[in-house]
Amino acid sequence: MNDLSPEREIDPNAPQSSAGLQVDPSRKISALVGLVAGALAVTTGMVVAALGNVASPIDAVGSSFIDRTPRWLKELAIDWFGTNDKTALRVGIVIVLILVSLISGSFSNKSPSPLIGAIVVFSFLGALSASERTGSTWVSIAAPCIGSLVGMAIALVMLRQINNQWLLKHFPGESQAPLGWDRRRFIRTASTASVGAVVLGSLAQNGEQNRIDRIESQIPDSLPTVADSSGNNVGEPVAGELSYITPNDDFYRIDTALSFPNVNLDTWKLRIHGMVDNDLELTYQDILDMPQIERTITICCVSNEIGGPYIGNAVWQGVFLKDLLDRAGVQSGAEQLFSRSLDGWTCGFPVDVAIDGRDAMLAIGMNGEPLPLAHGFPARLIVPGIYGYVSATKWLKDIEINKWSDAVGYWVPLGWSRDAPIKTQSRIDVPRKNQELQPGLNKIAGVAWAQHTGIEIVEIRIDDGEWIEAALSEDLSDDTWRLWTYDWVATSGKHTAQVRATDKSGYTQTETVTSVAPDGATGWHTRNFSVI
Ligand SMILES: Nc1nc2c(c(=O)[nH]1)N[C@H]1C(S)=C(S)[C@@H](COP(=O)(O)O)O[C@H]1N2
Ligand SMILES: [Mo]
Repeated sequence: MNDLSPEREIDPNAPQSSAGLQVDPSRKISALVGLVAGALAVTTGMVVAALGNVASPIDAVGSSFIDRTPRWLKELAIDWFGTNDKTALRVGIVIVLILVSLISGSFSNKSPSPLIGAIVVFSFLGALSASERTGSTWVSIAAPCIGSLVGMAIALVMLRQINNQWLLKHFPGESQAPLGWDRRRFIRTASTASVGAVVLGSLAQNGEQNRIDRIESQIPDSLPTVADSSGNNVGEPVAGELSYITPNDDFYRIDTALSFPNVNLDTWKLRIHGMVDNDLELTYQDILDMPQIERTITICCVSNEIGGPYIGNAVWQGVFLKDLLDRAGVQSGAEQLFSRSLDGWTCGFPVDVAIDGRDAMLAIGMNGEPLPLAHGFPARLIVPGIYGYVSATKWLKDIEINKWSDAVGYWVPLGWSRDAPIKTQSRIDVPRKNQELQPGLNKIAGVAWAQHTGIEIVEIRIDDGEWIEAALSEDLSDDTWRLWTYDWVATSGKHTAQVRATDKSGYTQTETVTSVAPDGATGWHTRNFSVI
C-alpha cells in the first residue's frame, strides 16, 4: 500500500478518505468506462460478424425485435418513421445500449459487477437473437460473445486503473495508487479504446457494404428477351409529376430485413414441394431459360394508410406461377401456397389464387431490369389482387403447397388477417400537400386501384359539394391502378378535395375510416389546400 513513487501522477482532485486513502472514483468516470467498454464490445462484435459475412449482432437483435412486434407497434413505427423504420430501430437499439452502458458503468465504481453483468446479459441477448435467425452461422453467435469478452477485458482494465475498490482488493498489483488513481494512464487507455471502437465500427460498416456489393455483383446486366408482353402498355404521365409506372428507385420498400440476406447464385435454388406430384428445384438459369412473360401489376402494402405512399406499379418480368405449379402437379386437397424467403420470412395465400387465371408470377425483372436487391433479387412472387404481406415474397427460396393448418405466414400470428384481398382505394397526388394554388384552372390528379377487379369510376368533390366524375387514363388492365384527373376552376380561399373510387364489381369506396389492421384501411382520401 505504499507505492508513492514520485513519477506516479496523482490526481489532486481525487476524493480522499480521512485516512488519506482514495475512496471510490466518481460515478461519472465509471459511467465513462461503461460507455467505452460497451462501444468496444459492440463494434468488436460487428467486425467479427462482418468478417464472417453475417448480419451484425445489432441487426440480429433488431430482427428478433421485429419478429415480436405486435400490430399496434408496427403501425406506430410505420406511422412515425415510414420507410425509415429500420433506421429508427437501429438508432433505438444504440440508444438503449448507450444508456445501459452509462448506467451500469456508473454503478460499477465500487465493484465491476453491474457493468460486467450488463455486458454478459446483452451479449447473451445478441447470441440468442442470432441463433434464431435463418441464415445465421456459428459466427453470428460467436460475434457477440467475442465482443463481450473484449468489452469485459477493457472494462476491468479501466476500472482497475481508476482504483475500483473490488478490483484493488482482488488484484492489488503494481499499479495500486492509494493517493489517487493514475489519471494519465486511464486517459490513455480510454482514448485508445474509444479510437479502437470508432475504427472497428467503420471497418464493420465497410464490411457490410462489401457484402452487399458482392451480392449485387451477381445481378446480371440484362434480362432474357420477353416472349409475351401483353398487358404491358405504358400509359402517359398525367399532370407532370404523376406517372403510370413507378421507377425502381421510387418504388416503396417494405420488409422485415434489417440487413439483406446473403444471396449466392451458385447455390441458390427455388424449391417447389409439398402437396405436389413432382418436387421441383430451379436454378436462376433455369428460370432465365423459360419463356419470359411481362405484366404490369400494381402491388401495395396493407400498412398503406389512406392517401399513403406504399403502393407502386411496375412491369414485372418472369414466368407464370401457374406454369410452374402445372409442372409440379398440385394435388387435390391442397389449400395454401406457402412461400419462404432466404431470410426466413414467410407468407401464404390460397393456392386457387395462383391458378385461377390471374397473372400470378414468379418475377425476376422489374421495369426492364433484373430485380434490384431491395426488391427481391434473385426472384420474388407478384400476385395481383392480394396485399404484399400475404403474397409478394422477396428473396424467394421455397414454395410449399400445403393445407392452412400446416403453416401460417409471418404476419398472421401478429394480428393480421390470413386472407387479404386488396381494398379498392384512391389517392390525390396533385396538388401536393400544402401546395399553394393560383385562382383559375388547376389540375387535380391522382391514382385509384382495385387490383384484379378494375377501376370503373373515380369521383371527386370539392368542399363537400357534389361528387363529380374525374377523367380516367386508359383502362390498361384490371391489375393496375388508373390515373385520374379533374380540371378545377379554383377561387381564392381554403379548399378541401376528396376522392372516391368505384370498382368494376360496382362497389364504391366507403366513407367509414378504418385502420390498416387487420386487413387494410378504408375511407376517402382528403386533401386541403389554399388558393391565393
Ligand atoms: N422476404 C420478404 N419478402 C417480403 C416482405 C418481407 O418482409 N420479407 N414483405 C412483404 C410486404 S409486407 C410487401 S408490402 C412487399 C413489398 O415489396 P417491395 O418492398 O418490393 O415494394 O414485399 C413483401 N415481401
Ligand atoms: Mo406490406
